[in-house]
Amino acid sequence: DFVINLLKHPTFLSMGYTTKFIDTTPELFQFKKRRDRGTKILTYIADITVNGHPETAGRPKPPAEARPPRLPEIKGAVKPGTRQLLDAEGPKAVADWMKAQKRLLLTDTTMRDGHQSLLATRMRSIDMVTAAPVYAANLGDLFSVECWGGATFDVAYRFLQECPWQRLRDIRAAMPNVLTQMLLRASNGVGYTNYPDNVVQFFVAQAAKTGVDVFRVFDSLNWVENMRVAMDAVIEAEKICEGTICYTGDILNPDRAKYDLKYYVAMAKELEAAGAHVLGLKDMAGLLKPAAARALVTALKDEVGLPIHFHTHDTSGIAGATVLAAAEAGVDAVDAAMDAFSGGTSQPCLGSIVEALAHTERDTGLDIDAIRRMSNYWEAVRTQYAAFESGTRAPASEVWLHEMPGGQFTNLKAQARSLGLEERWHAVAQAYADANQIFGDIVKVTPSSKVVGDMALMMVAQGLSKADVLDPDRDMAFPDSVVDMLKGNLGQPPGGWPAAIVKKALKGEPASTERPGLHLPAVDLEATRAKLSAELNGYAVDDEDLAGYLMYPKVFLDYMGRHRQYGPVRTLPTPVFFYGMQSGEQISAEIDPGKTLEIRYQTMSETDEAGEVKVFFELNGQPRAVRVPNRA
Ligand code: BTN
Ligand code: 3PY
Ligand code: ZN
Repeated sequence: DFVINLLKHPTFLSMGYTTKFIDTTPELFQFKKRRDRGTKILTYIADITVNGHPETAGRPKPPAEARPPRLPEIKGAVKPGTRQLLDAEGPKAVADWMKAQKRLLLTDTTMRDGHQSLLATRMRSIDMVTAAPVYAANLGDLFSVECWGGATFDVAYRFLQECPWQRLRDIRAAMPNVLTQMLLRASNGVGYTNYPDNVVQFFVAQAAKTGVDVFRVFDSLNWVENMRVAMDAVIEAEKICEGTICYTGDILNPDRAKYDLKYYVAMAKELEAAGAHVLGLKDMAGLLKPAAARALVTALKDEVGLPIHFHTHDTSGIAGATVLAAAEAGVDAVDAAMDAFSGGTSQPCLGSIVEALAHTERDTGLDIDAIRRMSNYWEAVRTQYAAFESGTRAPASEVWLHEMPGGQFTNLKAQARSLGLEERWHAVAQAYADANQIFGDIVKVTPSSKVVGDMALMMVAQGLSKADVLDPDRDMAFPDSVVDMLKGNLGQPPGGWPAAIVKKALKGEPASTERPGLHLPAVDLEATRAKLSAELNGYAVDDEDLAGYLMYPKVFLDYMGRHRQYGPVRTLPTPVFFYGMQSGEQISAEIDPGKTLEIRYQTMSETDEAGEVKVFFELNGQPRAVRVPNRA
């Protein structure tokens, strides 16, 4: 009867498709010279073809013989899934349903943490939106698809020249039966700093409206006090609030008693009391060992009434064992990445978890053939992003020394490279562990992990030991992010910040132990909208734009400026976006539903006296030429 109700549910029946206002209303931007979207896209392709993309310069290229991603066949009609349960009966019913399942439920993280942890978050929307209908048809038994939040939000605007909200809306429309999931850094939103309460509330309400069903809410210091505003906003929106514990330390090790079993059980109870529907257990660095998972999950199941959703990273190479131990101990749901996006700093392998549990009590019931075919698509997609591969070749037990989150590992390595410290990576790893101890042994996850990383790089660059840093008689300048954190601007860790390092780093400036949001004045949303609109020549700023601007003002404005110049480049195939076109090549770009540009690149001129190159195309059969500067 549940299924029959769902089949008739209006949300399920409607497959609405909407395109962003800025794309369909080009006259919003008043220019000296107005250009159509076709010309804008041709200008982008011409620029990349002549000059290359700044982000792929000097990086490995996909092999010339790489096969293009091909979608698996649709196996049948889209059946109602977890999404219909949420819409029809609400978040509490989903939680009860989770607990009633014998099978292990699975979340596919490929579209968020998978590429965030393997490809520097660079996967483009088109590769996800293309896959979404196949998920709906062939993988409708997934618990959820994590596809939004974390670092994907700013990277979309900043590096991919696309709107993260449009991504969410398009995935939601193409995959109407599976819950969409996001990662939310509580009062840090999808940013690196605490935002005023009303900004967090506005952001969550908009994310719920545009299409997020499950909000995994965590605080980078495990401070529940600092999670309530975000959690309440999710509950208010009637979406699933996954109140989340970040796991650090080692509950098996008596020397790491700060984060023992009692600590985690107490935090879980706080989250339950705060109204969480689901308890998230987020092992962002992949530190939870199999025996510890057995003990922790067993204790949490005994002491808390919520279903438990486990997330880990395979940096060490044994995360699969941890997932199986958690499954044996009764965990309700786990995260995994499609095979081609799994392992290493990403999640453990989805297909292998399904195989390992087949014909057991916790059999996932997922279609392994559908998973293999989907992964085959993802394998070809991943090849196109060769420029963003980290080159990590093997599992590393060193993760238990440094405790770096999977999503930070490759970033910090790149930061170290840019400072000329790549050769000294193992020293950076040790300094990261030392910096953690200097701060009193804290949870390290965005944004606190960034601060520990900044401190570690400074220590290695300046040859400072932990004793040097702690020496009260040795004066030094600390990174801004460290000073900010020790002032209390990210909140409080368990037991507070160590007084000696606060005194030394703050040099007499005051610190606060109160929740940062308590003192941040509310933003006047309508005044901000009006100001932004004026800055954009009267462009009608919608709630999504405003929420993006409030998170990242400069990043958003830069994105808008480039959008006005290059148009909806999100519709270009990934190889064209990163490498431009080959002479004679032809592609299509669907700039609106049903409106497709057929683009054929012919040739380019020599560079003229003005330093410009004329690039010749055919656009829907008509010859077109655009001029771009030769910056090479
Ligand atoms: C950035 O670097 O700000 C994001 C990448 C997009 C930059 C565009 S790509 C085409 C043109 N060529 C450049 O070198 N920059 C712009
Ligand atoms: C993020 O906040 O982006 C993370 O992935 C934390 O693990
Ligand atoms: Zn993660």
